[in-house]
Amino acid sequence: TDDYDYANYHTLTEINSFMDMLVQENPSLVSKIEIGKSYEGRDLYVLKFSTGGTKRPGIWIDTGIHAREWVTPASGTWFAKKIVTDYGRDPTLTAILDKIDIFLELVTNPDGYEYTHTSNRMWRKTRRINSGSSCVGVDPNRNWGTGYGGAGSSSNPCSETYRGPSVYSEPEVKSIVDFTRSHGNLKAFLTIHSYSQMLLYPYGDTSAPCVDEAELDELALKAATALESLYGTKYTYGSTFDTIYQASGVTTDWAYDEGIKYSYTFELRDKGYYGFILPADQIIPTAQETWLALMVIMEHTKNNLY
Ligand code: 0X9
Ligand code: ZN
Repeated sequence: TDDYDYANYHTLTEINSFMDMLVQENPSLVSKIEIGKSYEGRDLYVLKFSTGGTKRPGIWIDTGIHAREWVTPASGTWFAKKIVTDYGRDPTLTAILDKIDIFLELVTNPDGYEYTHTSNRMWRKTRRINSGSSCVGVDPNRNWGTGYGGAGSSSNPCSETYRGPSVYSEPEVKSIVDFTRSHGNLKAFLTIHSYSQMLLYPYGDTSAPCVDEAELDELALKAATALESLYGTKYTYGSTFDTIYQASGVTTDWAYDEGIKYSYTFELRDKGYYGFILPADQIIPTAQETWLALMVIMEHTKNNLY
């Protein structure tokens, strides 16, 4: 993976072979788990970074749940390389990985991602064929159990925020639900989107604060400060409802209600100048700055296991 082109966007096939190479080069640190299959039958892969132990606490990171948000799997690929490079060299990451396993799903919506390469660069949703409609796809960030069906999601299959026919209808979502529950010991759940430069914590479906809001807010400030320190990129942070807009059935509300306290949504660069079509020369700086925020959250998780 030394000669992988981290400064450019890649197809699903290329990302899949990146994962295989990474595992091959680092067999004692990285393994690949298939957690299910997409609607169109593609494998859903998660990279597991672990230095041993049995049933260690885990940190979940997913990228690419919205198909067009290309900078997120590109950054995730860079994170994967960063982990194998820094383990045993960077004391902070080494201390984290000696206590906690990291799970990273790079292309969480592979059908949609493939479609953005072959047909429509601006595709967001899954590729489910909706019965009774000619419109395709479900918003995988409105399909989760907490607040499912509420305001800030749509019952119209043609909407970009269509919640789907039923809760967890999307195999891309259900496979994460099943994985999370069978693991049973995830302590942080970080879902990476673009764009807006925001760090969001629960809830999205209600203005009511979550019980850990004070801690999550303070940690968001530390993470955003670390991120900004590298290139001056400004982030705003707060609850999803207050900071971006009302959204129900979203990943992090579900994760938080599963008992995973450190649940955050990232919205990476930019603030709309390029939007989803972020130029490739911003991939590495975006990944680098985001990594600093992830490290703050992961270290806090390690120091505050519950
Ligand atoms: O609307 C969304 O799904 C997210 N924004 S995006 O432009 N990436 O589509 C933000 C929703 C907040 N997400 C969570 N709290 N999980
Ligand atoms: Zn998104």
